[in-house]
Amino acid sequence: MFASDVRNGLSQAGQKQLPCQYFYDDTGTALFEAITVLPEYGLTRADMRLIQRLAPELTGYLRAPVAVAELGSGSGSKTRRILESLARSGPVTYYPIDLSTAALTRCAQEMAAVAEVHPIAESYLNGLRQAVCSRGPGQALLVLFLGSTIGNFERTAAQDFLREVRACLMPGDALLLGTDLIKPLSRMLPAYDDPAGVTAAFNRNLLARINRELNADFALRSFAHEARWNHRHRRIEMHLRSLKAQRVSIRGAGFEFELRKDETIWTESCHKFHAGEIHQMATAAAFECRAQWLDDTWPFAESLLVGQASGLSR
Ligand code: AVJ
Repeated sequence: MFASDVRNGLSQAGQKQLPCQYFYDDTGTALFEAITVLPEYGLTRADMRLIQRLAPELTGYLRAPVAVAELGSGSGSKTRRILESLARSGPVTYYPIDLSTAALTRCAQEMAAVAEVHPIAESYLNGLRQAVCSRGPGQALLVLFLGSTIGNFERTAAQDFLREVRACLMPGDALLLGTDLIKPLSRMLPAYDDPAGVTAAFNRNLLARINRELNADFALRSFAHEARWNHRHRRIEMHLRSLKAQRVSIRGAGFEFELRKDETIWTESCHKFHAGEIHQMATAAAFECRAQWLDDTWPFAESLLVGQASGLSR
């Protein structure tokens, strides 16, 4: 729940924190879409280029007929490319899984021409379990987890998540996983701190959302956007730095708290990967990394993990 998550994250004694899933209200979603077209943010274009390249090859790895479940509702041409390719070998069922019903509705409209769409308004794993139950007999399942969303998880949580996904699947089912790769800091930092200030606006909008929905009084101009590289954890961290000592009241969550000058609220982690690391994560989750596509302009990997018959390592 929004109010209790905000309260928990901001009443911590040490590093204050807010969960990044709350970035995506209508304003946040629009700001993220603007980020994806920034010249400094090559991630989404790399993802798109790779999908275009791999989509025609996918049928070679899966038995038909195919059902596709996407963690997060796909929008735009990425998912459509995949569905179109698969539809050439037979009818495709598509289960977009997202908590946002608005995003699901948009997605269902966009994909209706290429697949039979069954939107699932659930969390990723509950939604995936539901999709697994509704798939037809003999249908192979392809799970899509694109855009390096997995980078938002702590590394141990990402590994556990892959295991949970695998536990939902049958041998021969597959997961197409998009991951942003480690690259020079001179490219990673501007991608999360663009000169036009779009990412700063995206970050501050989290406070604006708390003001709007929880009747809080964050003074948005008293917070600076900050993107840091955490070397030990190989991730970009986004923070909001308090420019002065201040007191904030969040009436809708029934609490107040104080920030020191230069104290930060940690709002997101974006883990970056080595291409080889994906193979290890796959193996540890009883998947085999059957194919990997890499972009050379913006280091990014698309990995096709296929469920192995062997027992799970849990
Ligand atoms: C949607 C999680 C992949 O980590 O690059 C973009 C989110 N945050 N700019 C990312 C994001 C700031 C994005 N993911």
